[in-house]
Amino acid sequence: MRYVVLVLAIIISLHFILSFSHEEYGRATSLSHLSEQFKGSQPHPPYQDGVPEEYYAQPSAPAQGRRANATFVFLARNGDLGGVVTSMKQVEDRFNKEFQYPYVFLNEEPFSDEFKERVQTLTDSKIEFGLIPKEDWVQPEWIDEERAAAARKKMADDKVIYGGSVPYRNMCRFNSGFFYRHELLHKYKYYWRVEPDVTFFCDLHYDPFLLMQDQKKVYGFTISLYEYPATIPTLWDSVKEFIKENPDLVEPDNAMKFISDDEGNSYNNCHFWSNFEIGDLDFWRGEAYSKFFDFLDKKGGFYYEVSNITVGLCERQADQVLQRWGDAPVHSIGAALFAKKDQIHFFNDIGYRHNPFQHCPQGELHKKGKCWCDPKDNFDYEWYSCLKHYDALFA
Ligand SMILES: Nc1nc2c(ncn2[C@@H]2O[C@H](COP(=O)(O)OP(=O)(O)OP(=O)(O)O)[C@@H](O)[C@H]2O)c(=O)[nH]1
Ligand SMILES: *[C@@H]1O[C@H](CO)[C@@H](O)[C@H](O)[C@H]1NC(C)=O
Ligand SMILES: *[C@@H]1O[C@H](CO)[C@@H](O)[C@H](O)[C@H]1NC(C)=O
Ligand SMILES: [Mg+2]
Repeated sequence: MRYVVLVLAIIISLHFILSFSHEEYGRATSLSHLSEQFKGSQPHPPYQDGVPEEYYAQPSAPAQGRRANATFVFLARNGDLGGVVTSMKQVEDRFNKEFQYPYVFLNEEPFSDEFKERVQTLTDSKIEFGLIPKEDWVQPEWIDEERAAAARKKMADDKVIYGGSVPYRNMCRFNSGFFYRHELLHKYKYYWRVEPDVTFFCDLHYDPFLLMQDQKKVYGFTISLYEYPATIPTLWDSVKEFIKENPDLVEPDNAMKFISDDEGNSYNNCHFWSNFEIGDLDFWRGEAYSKFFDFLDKKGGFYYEVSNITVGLCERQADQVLQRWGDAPVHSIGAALFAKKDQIHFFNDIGYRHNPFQHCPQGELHKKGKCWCDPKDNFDYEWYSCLKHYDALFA
């Protein structure tokens, strides 16, 4: 009897398998085909059966104890929503659900209701959405538009990524010199900058803002790297000019050795990768950096072509996706010149990726953070990394 059932079962399965033509098979397994069919299907009420409330654990009380005067900062467009929630969910899970620091979102256009709802869903923390004042975003009127347009055209003709783009230049200039002056940031001292589509690999059970505060740090990074050399000389000439005019603003115990191998004569192209930053807003708002930014800004370099290869202070070469002229070198040079070198902190325990590089904590730190990155995939001492120059500051 058992054999009969088995044989029957085999015959029936064979029948189904064989009667399924290749064409049908292809159609049934093509997900894109299936999803096509669902497109335009009627909206229906949400599925009702949830798990009863009593099965849920009580939410833990908000973090108690000492807190820093700090916030997360996102600069983003409505169109960045997908990448923003990806990043933010990780910030919450790896760190912030324990600490509940607030968020500030900035945009030169109003955030959509969808954007606001989707990000508020991810956290119990306060979120504020700020509009960037037009005068902090658009090309200032004292910029010679004819010259700027010519620069953009040349960049576009040379197929430099973003070269023809005014918004990208606006963004770089804003990040270099304006985000920390936005009114929503006045009430904070520390910030953690987060970009869309980044990855945080490790649990962080301590408060990096309190570390900044207690140790009087002003700038924290995870990845540092070289800038494409051809874009540097004009920026460095301006930096040297600034130093010459304002020697008293330069910190004697500075980190010049991180950015120059010949005591400031030339730039070694090192910069901290500014898509991740934990920093002191008052440092940017202070006299030295403010004057420095204004000086660079007046040079017009954020908009004009300033050398034969590049460009404004915010460009990337088509064949050099690695590099990014903009707030990264400007912030880095500012931090290196105006802060004490031991006020710049390497967050070794924060596993972090912004394509195409990642910092993966090694050894004990990897275990401690329950990091999920492959420790072998770690940029720290790759040839293109500048961490060795940072180490040399303290050697
Ligand atoms: N509001 C606003 N935000 C922008 C604009 N352009 C860029 N951003 C944001 O500025 C940050 C940097 O922009 P990205 O496009 O990531 O620039 P990038 O890091 O050089 O380039 P990727 O390698 O593509 O990430 C991100 O947080 C963006 O969301 C813009 O025009 N408006
Ligand atoms: C937080 O820091 C800002 C900037 O330094 C300051 O103006 C503000 O008073 C501080 N707030 C608190 C509660 O300490
Ligand atoms: C720019 O032009 C100058 C003089 O024409 C040349 O010496 C220099 O090498 C050029 N720079 C780059 C990066 O090509
Ligand atoms: Mg980015």
